[in-house]
Amino acid sequence: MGFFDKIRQGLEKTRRQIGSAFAEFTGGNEAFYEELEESLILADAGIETAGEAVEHLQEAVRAKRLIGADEVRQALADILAEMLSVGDFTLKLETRPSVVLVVGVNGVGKTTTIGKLAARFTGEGKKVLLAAGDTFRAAAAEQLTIWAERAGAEIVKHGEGADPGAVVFDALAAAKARHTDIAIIDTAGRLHNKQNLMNELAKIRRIVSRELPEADIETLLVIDATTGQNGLIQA
Ligand SMILES: Nc1nc2c(ncn2[C@@H]2O[C@H](COP(=O)(O)OP(=O)(O)OP(=O)(O)O)[C@@H](O)[C@H]2O)c(=O)[nH]1
Ligand SMILES: [Mg+2]
Repeated sequence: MGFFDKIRQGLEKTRRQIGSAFAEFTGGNEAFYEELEESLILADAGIETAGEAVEHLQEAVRAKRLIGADEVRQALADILAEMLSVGDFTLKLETRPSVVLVVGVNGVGKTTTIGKLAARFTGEGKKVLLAAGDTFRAAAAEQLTIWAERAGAEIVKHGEGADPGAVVFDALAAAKARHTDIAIIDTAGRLHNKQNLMNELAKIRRIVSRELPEADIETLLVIDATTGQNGLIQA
């Protein structure tokens, strides 16, 4: 099965669920909107977003006097598409150094993504330095070292169990001293409900802004395509 077929299949349940709300569409009564909102929440749209989308839909139905289920379905699709467009996705990394902070839950591919980014940046002729901010998982720094070698990037690392804040501090000092273009910071995987790990992330972010107040800083959240709402809280 091809990649897009898999995605299509994965989304089939959500589509059916939302579709079934429309099957009972009879002029947009209160029950219809309630069921639609529930379907959107079940599809992990988020309570606030679901509420907002349904509210917009009610307004659109009233304003444009929509009556057919197909028309209303299209109106909802337009509203959701509009809510999804958040502007410019390109990374702004113009200062020297600039910083990319990579975060996400355990095992989603943060370190692999850093390897790919590093290779792309060095390929563009940029000087790249990786910071082994994951001092928690066994062999995380070794894994990052291999990626650094492959990409032709430098690396700053401490021993296992070291303070990630200290690693980041040293890495940024090195980046400044060596005229690095882009410093990429690896972090340990975490769920947003692990407060101590989240505080650690906040600390890393503070160190970066304190040490490089003028720098472009991009935070990249690596997520599995099936993660859902957990991703938002981390970002
Ligand atoms: N299928 C697939 N596998 C991937 C992708 N990116 C990474 N992986 C694999 O997922 C596993 C975990 O990748 P890592 O890059 O170590 O993930 P991580 O987020 O750094 O993990 P932790 O540091 O343990 O939190 C590895 O076996 C990777 O080869 C991807 O895009 N697709
Ligand atoms: Mg990792």
